[in-house]
Amino acid sequence: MKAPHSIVDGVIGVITMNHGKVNALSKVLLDDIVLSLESLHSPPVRVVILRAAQGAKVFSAGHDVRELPTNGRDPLTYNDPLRQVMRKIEHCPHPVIAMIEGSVWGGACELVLGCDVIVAAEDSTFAITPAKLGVPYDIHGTLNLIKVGGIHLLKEMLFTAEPVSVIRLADCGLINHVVPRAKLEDFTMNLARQMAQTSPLVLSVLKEEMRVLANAHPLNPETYERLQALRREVYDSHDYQEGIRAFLEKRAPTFLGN
Ligand code: YXS
Repeated sequence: MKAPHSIVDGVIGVITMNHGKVNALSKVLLDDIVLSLESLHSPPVRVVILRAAQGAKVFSAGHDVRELPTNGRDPLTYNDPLRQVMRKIEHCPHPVIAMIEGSVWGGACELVLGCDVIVAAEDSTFAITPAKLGVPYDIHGTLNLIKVGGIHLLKEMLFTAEPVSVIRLADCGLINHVVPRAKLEDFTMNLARQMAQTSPLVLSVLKEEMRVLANAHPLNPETYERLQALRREVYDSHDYQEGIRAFLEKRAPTFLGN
């Protein structure tokens, strides 16, 4: 498996992403995360930790660029494997803690920010990169970013696509804790143990309550269709093809704005 899981102390499920050099979020990796989350859904598990292998320099490089379609199809739809993982995390009855070591890129930022609590090693960074690759970020993902708050910081991150230190993200409330790398594992485990001692019923109800309340943003069909049309302008564009081609050819893209 690319995201095997284990159970620590009988109650803490740990999913470890271990896929290729940079944990690119390929369908294979994301499907494995779904399988692991399903295995850890029921008692005795009370908390889940999502992590990369110990010592990772890259937590995850984001979507597997090689899997982004170049045939005019929407690259990020409802059934995209990342969306399926995000729904699993949202609907997981236990807290899901992201434990971050290394750099987090593109779609992996959404994966992490969609977890319930985030603990990061102090030298970790996050970069949200659709503008660098010419990719139309998906609607749900955009809403999820807005929901975590810090809209000015998020706009800066989206508009520059540059890595931002977790220390700054924690100052802005996007990350719960920043700790030295050597203490990351112990710190995260202790946090998980504290959660595991509380009422699992109350935690699951609170989590679902917050999910429902945070999603109470009705969109009328016309607005939704307009957003889809805006995104379509991007994935039908020269810049989308150029962004992916440039990544694969390991060169800087030449964007034309159309
Ligand atoms: O040359 P080989 O075959 O060994 O492959 C290289 C890279 O091409 C490959 N690789 C990836 N393959 C598919 N999808 C990726 N996202 C991806 N990232 C990297 O992994 C091998 C090792 O990469 P290399 O040599 O660059 O390693 P490094 O240690 O020097 O640098 C690691 C990174 C992560 C800093 C660097 O690879 C990088 O900047 N990767 C791209 C990060 C990124 O922009 N990710 C966004 C992906 S698109 C996405 O998530 C959404 C669609 S969006 O952007 O809209 O949010």
